[in-house]
Amino acid sequence: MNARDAFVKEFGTEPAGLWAAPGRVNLIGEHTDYNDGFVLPFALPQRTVAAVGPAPAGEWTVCSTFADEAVSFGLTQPGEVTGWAAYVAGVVWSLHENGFEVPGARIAIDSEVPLGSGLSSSAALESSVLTALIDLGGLDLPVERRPVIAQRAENDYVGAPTGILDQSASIRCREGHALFLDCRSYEVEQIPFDLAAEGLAILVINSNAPHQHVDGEYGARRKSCEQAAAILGVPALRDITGAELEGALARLDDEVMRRRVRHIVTEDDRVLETVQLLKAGQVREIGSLLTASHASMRDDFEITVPQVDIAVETALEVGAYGARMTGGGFGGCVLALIDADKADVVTAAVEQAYAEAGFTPPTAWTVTAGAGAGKL
Ligand code: GAF
Repeated sequence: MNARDAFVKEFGTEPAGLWAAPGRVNLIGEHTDYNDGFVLPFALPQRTVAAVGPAPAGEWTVCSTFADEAVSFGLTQPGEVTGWAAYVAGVVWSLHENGFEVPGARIAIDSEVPLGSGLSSSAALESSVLTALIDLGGLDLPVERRPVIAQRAENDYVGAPTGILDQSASIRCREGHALFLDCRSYEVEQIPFDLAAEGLAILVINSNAPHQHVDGEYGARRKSCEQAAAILGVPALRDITGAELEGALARLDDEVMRRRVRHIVTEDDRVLETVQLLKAGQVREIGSLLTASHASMRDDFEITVPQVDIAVETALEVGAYGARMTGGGFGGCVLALIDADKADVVTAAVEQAYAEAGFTPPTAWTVTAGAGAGKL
């Protein structure tokens, strides 16, 4: 069943429209967002679709193709709506908190974005609903302000201490482009990212590894970075340049904290280098930066798991130009930059490596850079 059919089944009428928002792959720039740094995501072709129609003021009902029961609520406070519907109630709450008159709505959700795989299914849900409510209510909310509204739903309503990467990607990405985002100023540059023209592809490999301790570990990484910035006397780790890194590390007593800082500072530089290479048309050359990013996440930020490490190693062994885990970590997906005609070879090699290690089989597919949120 799709979102439109779910809407008709639940509410007995046609929706006013369909709004979609994509999941994302972060090409490079991991955990840099909450350090005011740089990220370079692109939108997945896979999207979350919200079929939406009007309801009386102050009333919202949401159903989906993946949950049995519809959920109805009025204006709520954080914690009152839980489960997947909290992301929807959170968007309503966040808009209201920011002074907007949120239109009542009936909403039916369907999602192609794999859940819990580090591909931003929650941001896709928030962004599809946000975009629909803005259009339905005729709200004056420029696109550059929208990610913060959705992020606040996630941070303050759902309670996940995430940065601005995922919502920015879902809302601001453009088809055929990667989004170079400065997470301090929110300025963006659309970087052409047409791999097919180069005979290349990005293969996404879902490790299907169970996510464990994700929230606590994510929060711990964030806290460590913020403590390091305070010790170093800078607003955020973004303010330490690559040239200043060694001096900064020498001022930190804690070895774990030193590793966390080294990841963030070197990762910001890798994003900037990746952007320069893409702009120069040297796409294959970004491969070594992707792989270096993975090593940094594995050894310094310590957010990888054996399944993603093996996927990266195997993809490189069979000819990928570069490979890295994408997203928050502790499972999730790997991306590999490969020759377009090598997708089957790389997939088979990773499947075999997983079978030999006794892991749950991976799922792999090639992706292109899709469009950001909008009305269908
Ligand atoms: C998750 C978070 F939601 C993002 O804000 C970002 O920190 C990412 O992990 C890591 O780069 O997706």
